[in-house]
Amino acid sequence: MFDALSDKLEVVFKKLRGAGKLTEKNVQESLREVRKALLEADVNYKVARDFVKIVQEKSVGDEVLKSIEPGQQIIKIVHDELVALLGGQAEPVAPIDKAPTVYMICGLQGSGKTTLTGKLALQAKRKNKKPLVVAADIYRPAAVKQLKVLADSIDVEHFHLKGKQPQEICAEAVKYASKNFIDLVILDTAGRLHVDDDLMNELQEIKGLVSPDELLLVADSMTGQDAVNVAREFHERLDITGVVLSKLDGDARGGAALSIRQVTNCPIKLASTGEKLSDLEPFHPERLASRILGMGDIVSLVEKASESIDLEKAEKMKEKILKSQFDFEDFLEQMQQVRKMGPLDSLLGMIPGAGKALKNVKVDEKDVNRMLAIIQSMTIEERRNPKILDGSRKKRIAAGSGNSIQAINQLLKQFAAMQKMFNNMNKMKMKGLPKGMMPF
Ligand SMILES: Nc1nc2c(ncn2[C@@H]2O[C@H](COP(=O)(O)OP(=O)(O)OP(=O)(O)O)[C@@H](O)[C@H]2O)c(=O)[nH]1
Ligand SMILES: [Mg+2]
Repeated sequence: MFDALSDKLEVVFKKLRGAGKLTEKNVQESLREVRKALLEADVNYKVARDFVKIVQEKSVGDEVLKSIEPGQQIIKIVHDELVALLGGQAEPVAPIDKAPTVYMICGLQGSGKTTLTGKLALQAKRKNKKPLVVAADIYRPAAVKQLKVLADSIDVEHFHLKGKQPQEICAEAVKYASKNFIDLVILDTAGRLHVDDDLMNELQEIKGLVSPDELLLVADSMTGQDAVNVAREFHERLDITGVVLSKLDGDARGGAALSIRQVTNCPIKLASTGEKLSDLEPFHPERLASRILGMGDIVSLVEKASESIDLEKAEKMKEKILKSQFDFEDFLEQMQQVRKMGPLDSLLGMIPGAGKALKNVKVDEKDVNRMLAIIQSMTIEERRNPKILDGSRKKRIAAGSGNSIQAINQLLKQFAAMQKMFNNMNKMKMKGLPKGMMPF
């Protein structure tokens, strides 16, 4: 989402770094470019103006300009201000520590409320808490069913009272939860096309009845500045406790994400980054700022890895590499583990510097699938010892995986190159890697 902004900032920073000696004048020029980049990314104009003003004030002191690396210093100031703009510290959602804790979800139509309800329920479940999702949208005909299907897919209890008003449904749901050992009640409320009085009154009444521990507004990042205005209006009427930015995986310019905190003064607590129920992350200002400035987001990457990768298996794999025993079986397993973490493109973007370097290297999931199909068509023996692959075996694998013999030869070549690389790798360095981390 922040690619265009990242690219532009990188150009500005390159100039700053190369400038050697900096003067107030060339700092000013650079910051004008920064402001332009922010505006082009659809950042609210007041936010962009104030941002640049602060960076400028902090940049022109003697301390910075006469320092050894003034360009670097200014980049650091931009980074720190970006973190501040996004809210400084990460603010987690209220812990699930009462029986029941209540989260109320609100937002405009199609912003991602129901999806978020499912995601939060799944997270709660993974923490061994018992969630209850509540269908409080009685207006859109398929809304109740949609949430039911979602709840069933993750084996979570669903609550609805047919023919009742949303206020009563929510109040009854919380009562039901207290009696039935539910840890977390998630209220999926109705959306509207625009902020209107009926909706706000209904939400205010529900809030009054259930006193939620979190009143989360889902703001669709794809809608740009509209999302910011919506957030402001919701906050004024309802005093929300947090914003969830949804659809951060989209290709909008990112301005909403960057302005919403400053304009509403309400913390962004979660980031929704895809349609799958596992695509929900805590919002970390520091990490997003680093990502925008091309510094990568290695912390999120490691977190993702530790969630999806079996540490014990990873350690075994490392041993095998150390002993030069890494074969196609291991490769297959490794690929499947990485797959669990998400699309390769998004993972590469988190590696510092890689976003840029690999920009034109399109990771084609189809290529990966083809590679996996070939390996899956091999027998165990062949995977362990690819040397035995002669003409007739290759022909069989080609037919079995729907590929050409050339594709198989290419994979074998790549694999041999990888094995060679492993052999050459500094083994001490491998041993020093944190538990579970692989060198690739
Ligand atoms: N790419 C992407 N799609 C999302 C995300 N969150 C939700 N969606 C999609 O957006 C669409 C609307 O999501 P819903 O959760 O139904 O939205 P809602 O706010 O409940 O909508 P209403 O109930 O009609 O008001 C669905 O197609 C979701 O799959 C996200 O983070 N990324
Ligand atoms: Mg919905």
